[in-house]
Amino acid sequence: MPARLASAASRSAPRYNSNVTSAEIKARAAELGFDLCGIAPAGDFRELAFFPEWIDRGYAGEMQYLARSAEHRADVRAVMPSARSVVALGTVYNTDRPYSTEIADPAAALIARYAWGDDYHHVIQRRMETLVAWMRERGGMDFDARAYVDTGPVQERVYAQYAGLGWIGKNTCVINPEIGSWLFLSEIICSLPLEADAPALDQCGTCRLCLDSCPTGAIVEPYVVDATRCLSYLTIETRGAIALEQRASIGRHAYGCDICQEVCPWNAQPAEPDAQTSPWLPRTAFDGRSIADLWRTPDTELRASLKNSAMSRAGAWRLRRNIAVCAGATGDAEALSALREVSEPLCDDPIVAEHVHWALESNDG
Ligand code: B12
Ligand code: SF4
Ligand code: SF4
Repeated sequence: MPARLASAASRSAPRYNSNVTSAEIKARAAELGFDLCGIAPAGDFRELAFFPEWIDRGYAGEMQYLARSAEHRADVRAVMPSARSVVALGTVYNTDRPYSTEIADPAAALIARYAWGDDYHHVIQRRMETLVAWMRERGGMDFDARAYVDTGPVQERVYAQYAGLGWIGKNTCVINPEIGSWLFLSEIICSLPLEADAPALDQCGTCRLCLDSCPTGAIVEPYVVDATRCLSYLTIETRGAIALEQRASIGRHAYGCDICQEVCPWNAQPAEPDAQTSPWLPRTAFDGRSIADLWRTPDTELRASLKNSAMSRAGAWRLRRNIAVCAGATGDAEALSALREVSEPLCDDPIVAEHVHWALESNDG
């Protein structure tokens, strides 16, 4: 184990009667299906200090919950005062489907790969609950823990980096040198004084492929994404109408965007979970569909396919709004005739109808 961690351990003698070690937790995490597990000390790291500046620059847009929880995000000990360690976990969600940058068809509806399969919040939360219960049995009387997967006021990437899972790349995603960045992050903040891992080292070097490939220039400088320009924010987080001047930039992106990870050399030969058992394989309704096909899918079928998927949060309504934008932004003739022909209840929603109107009008003549 790294010297830095050994000295940290000798500075403060464990307060807890803990019978579980970092190595044992990692072994149990692997049994439960986690691909990566590392330990960071609970603390405030240099990178966390950037968060308030990011909020002040207005980069969070409508995501007001981020500003509201800024104090907690500055240090996990504000989330759980007894926190001594953060068990950071990584789960690969990649599949064998081609990258969006490899799909030449201008009429294809692009959906970010994290959203294709089952809802990762549910799948991973269940795995973490099993791990926490196992730790609790061994953790002693004072054991305390909180487990989050994109569900708590925690800067997950920073703790993952300090737990050695991977470094925060210039595209701001955590990249593991062996398996790439198609990873869900989650963490168990716990009261155990566990032996920590060494932080991961930045291996971006002089590369800037992600910055140069982002279609909207959302990576405004290395390691900084202005969410309000990111296609992931525009298609997933925007609750009402999408700003007129940003619609054309959405192109074929019906839900989320993967470009800054697809171009990353560390994802050239990424890990893939077992194709037989993976919960992240695309559901039929979203597998290789065109913009026109998606629009022609009845509301009831769209809703059924979204159930328990990572896209359920945005719902069928936001998906229809986005598909209308894709039809307008690409000008695809088949998608535009689908907009004219299909009359499902959700198409009559005033915001969806306005996006349909925009799509047809901007391709008129
Ligand atoms: C809000 C949010 C978004 C926003 C903003 C993204 C962003 N880059 O800030 C939007 C909606 C755009 C988004 C998009 C996506 N997201 Co998101 N998102 C989050 C969320 C909830 C908070 C992130 C956040 O706090 N952002 C604010 C910035 C300031 O923090 P940060 O991104 O962590 O960046 C740190 C570094 O950049 C760091 N830093 C490091 N070194 C340096 C050096 C310098 C010089 C500077 C200035 C800064 C700096 O400073 C920041 C820490 O303060 C997290 C979950 C969580 N609780 O952490 C998921 C999370 C980051 N998202 C995730 C995913 C999968 C995505 C998408 C890939 C989904 C998609 N395909 O559409 C895209 C990726 C886009 C991208 N390039 O980031 C995963 C990332 C997994 C990974 N391998 O990194 C997370 C961790 C969710 C999860 N539990 O798995 N997301
Ligand atoms: S997800 Fe897409 S739009 Fe967002 S920063 Fe990456 S390349 Fe740019
Ligand atoms: S594309 Fe290059 S600069 Fe961007 S995250 Fe990957 S290695 Fe780093």
